[in-house]
Amino acid sequence: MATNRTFTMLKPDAVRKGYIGAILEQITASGFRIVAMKLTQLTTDDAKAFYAVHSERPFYGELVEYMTSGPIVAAILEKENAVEDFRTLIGATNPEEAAEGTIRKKYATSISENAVHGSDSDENAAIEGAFHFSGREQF
Ligand code: RTP
Ligand code: MG
Repeated sequence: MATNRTFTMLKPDAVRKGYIGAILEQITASGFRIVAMKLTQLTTDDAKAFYAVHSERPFYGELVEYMTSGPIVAAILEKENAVEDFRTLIGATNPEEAAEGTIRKKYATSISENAVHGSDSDENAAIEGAFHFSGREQF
């Protein structure tokens, strides 16, 4: 399996609760290399665009409000099989269904406020990474 990249956000609930350090520790201890990272805050237009795929879902308004409610950590991560392995590391969308030891099991509040984002495909990882970082900001 080739080395490749995924994109993550530590979401506003995780940042508010002081979990940045613990979550980044688990990510790097699991073999991911941080190749871009920043603390930032999404505008409403950013969040609407980022989650446009969910625009028809009943939770869209709540999702946009939550994702803009405070700072996030945006990062690009590199590892063999990065997208799939990172989705395994974060666990199911709903923390009640997430496997023991996963980031969402340990740090998420609810299905809505679920601590972390992980890209769902190589194509989306590239789009989402480029949304936040220029080429000069990726190492
Ligand atoms: P993400 O994109 O953030 O990594 O999460 P995911 O793939 O596991 O889940 P997805 O279906 O893409 O949903 C995106 C985010 O929307 C919120 N959500 N709320 N209230 C609800 O039923 C509900 N369902 C999804 C979560 O914040 C989820 O991560
Ligand atoms: Mg998703």
